[in-house]
Amino acid sequence: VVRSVRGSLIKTVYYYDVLDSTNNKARELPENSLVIAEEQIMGKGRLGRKWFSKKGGLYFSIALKPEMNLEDIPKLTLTSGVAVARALEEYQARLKWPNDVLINGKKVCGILSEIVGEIENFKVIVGIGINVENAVPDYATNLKNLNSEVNRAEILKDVIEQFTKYYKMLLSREWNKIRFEWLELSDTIGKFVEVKAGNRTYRGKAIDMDYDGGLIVETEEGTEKVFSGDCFYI
Ligand code: BTX
Repeated sequence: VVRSVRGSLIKTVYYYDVLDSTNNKARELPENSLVIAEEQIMGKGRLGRKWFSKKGGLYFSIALKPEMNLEDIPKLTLTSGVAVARALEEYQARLKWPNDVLINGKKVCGILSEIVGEIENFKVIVGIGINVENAVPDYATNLKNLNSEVNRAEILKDVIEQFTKYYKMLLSREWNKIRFEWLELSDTIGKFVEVKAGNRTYRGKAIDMDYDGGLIVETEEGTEKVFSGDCFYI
């Protein structure tokens, strides 16, 4: 435990040099904890994928106990994306549905929300990985590419500030406002996409993100709504 922060959404910060995954560590911790590690050995993406987490990036997770219905948790992931994009506004960060933050069309941040505990008494772990000065694959980018002076502590502070603001908005039933901001920051709306959801694939133009967070795709067969899945631009 490094320190407690009074009056903030985050009550305690847990700092580590190395962890398997900050999301895994956050599961064991009380609500409103933030876990951060310099590197992760087994950084997790969605659906069992890996998140490359070499030194120089920001890898952190927030344990929360939101007063929300379970089915509204995807909105928390989308809201977290808006918060990160706002914190990275000077880099013209954009949002790719459902959970990527892009700069110049390349992935700079991924968000993984996990629900833990019983249905009536669940916690949510929101895990955020941001490429800052870590080495990244070709299809990705880091902030250092765009700003040689980038400072991880400042980025973290800005993200937490924005996260606190948007999280409070979400709990105050201001999701629709957040949704409009998501749409404003969206890289996906207007693009032709292929969305893989389970064993179904939808191809067509992404025209909207619905009130419940689903992506509306205009396909040849008609308008479809996709709740979760992997989205590719075509
Ligand atoms: P995702 O499943 O949408 O994205 C994972 C995919 O992204 C990988 O299969 C790979 O193609 C690509 N990828 C992997 N690493 C990187 C990277 N560093 N930069 C850009 N692209 C990459 C996204 O999942 C959710 C990621 C959440 C990561 C945070 S880090 C803190 C917390 N702890 C933890 O274990 N996960 C979260």
